[in-house]
Amino acid sequence: MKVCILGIDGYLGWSLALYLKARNHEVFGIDNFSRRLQVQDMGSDSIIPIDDFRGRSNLIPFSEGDISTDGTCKEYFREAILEGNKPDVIVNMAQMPSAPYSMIDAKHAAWTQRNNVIGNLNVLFAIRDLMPEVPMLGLGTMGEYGTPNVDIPEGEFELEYNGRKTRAQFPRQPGSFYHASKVANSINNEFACRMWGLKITDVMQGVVFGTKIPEMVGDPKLRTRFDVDHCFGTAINRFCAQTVINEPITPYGIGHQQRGFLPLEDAMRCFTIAIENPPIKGEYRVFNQFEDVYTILGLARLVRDVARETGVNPNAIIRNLTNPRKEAEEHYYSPESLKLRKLGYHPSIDMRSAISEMLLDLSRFRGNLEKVKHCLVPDIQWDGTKGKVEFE
Ligand code: USQ
Repeated sequence: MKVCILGIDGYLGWSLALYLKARNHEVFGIDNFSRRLQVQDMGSDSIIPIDDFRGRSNLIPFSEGDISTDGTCKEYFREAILEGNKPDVIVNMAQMPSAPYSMIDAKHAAWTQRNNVIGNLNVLFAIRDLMPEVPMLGLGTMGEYGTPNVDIPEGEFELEYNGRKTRAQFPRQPGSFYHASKVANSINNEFACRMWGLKITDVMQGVVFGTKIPEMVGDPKLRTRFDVDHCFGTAINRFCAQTVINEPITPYGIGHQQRGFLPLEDAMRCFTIAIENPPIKGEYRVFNQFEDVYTILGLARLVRDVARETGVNPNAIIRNLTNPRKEAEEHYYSPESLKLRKLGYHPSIDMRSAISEMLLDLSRFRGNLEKVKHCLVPDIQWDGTKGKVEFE
């Protein structure tokens, strides 16, 4: 298949490009390089060095461009079609993925929502006008649902009120302006399927972790980025990085928050299953994409124990930080995740060995980690308070 990846330069986009290429799909894409710049703005950089645009585009054809600016998206697809490169599927990963970044101030919240929502809208209109039969894979997030303290179904559920029944998408309770941008995309995607007969899969993805997939081994140019700063780094990735340089592992608050997690390679498997099994005309499909649910404190303890056992850090410690976010720290969490498994996804993971592999990989970049040590403790707080948060 010809797969067009919007946001091909990111942690997931680049990994997916290599994963699909290795499976004989023809891959191409576009990126505005905002992630590289925004991480640098945080005073950080990818801990694992990555190739530049020129190097990457020699391997997988992609161009520089911003699909959220007027006209660029449609122009990009128009040209692709003229050049005989009409995609068989479009994957929209051209999204700013950080909750903290979206909470810095009004400017960053607006940038996030413009980039994510307008960018996605432009893709919907380009598909409607140029290639309505081409399916789209959208990148949603499990964080759209929040932590509602009831079971979370996968997609529609039956709603009964005052004796009348209907079917509806499960209610959303986003936890940041970033997560809210994803809710807007889900609403727009469902609407586009209903109005125009588009074919869309929205993947509600959990927190992805990992340093690599097998397709990257052997050539440093193939590596994907790896961020650990308090803005673009995410839970397990940050915990492994912290302990490698003997910094404390930092669960926020009491750490009993529960989230769905999945390793990078499993995320690639799931996307590929979704791509190779497209929805039918007019179908809006939701997949809850994660491997298992863990508490943040449980993961922090696991990283600490594996770091001690493997000798990567015999003195690994955990220190809870005052939670910079406003989120439930103790809650019921039971999201459904059956559809990908029905299509053939088998979770591959042994968490202990995945963490051990990450710790060893990151040990090789200890010098880079030391350089960004000052970016580990958060200074973006959900209530607008300025300054770094304190250890508890
Ligand atoms: N957390 C800590 N300590 C840290 C970092 C995070 O306790 O050092 C906690 C957060 O408070 C939160 C949980 O870990 O309760 C997850 O935070 P995160 O930063 O790992 O992930 P999140 O902000 O939720 O966002 C990430 C990706 C986003 C994706 C989302 C999936 O950045 O793009 O949509 O994971 S999900 O979490 O399921 O919404």
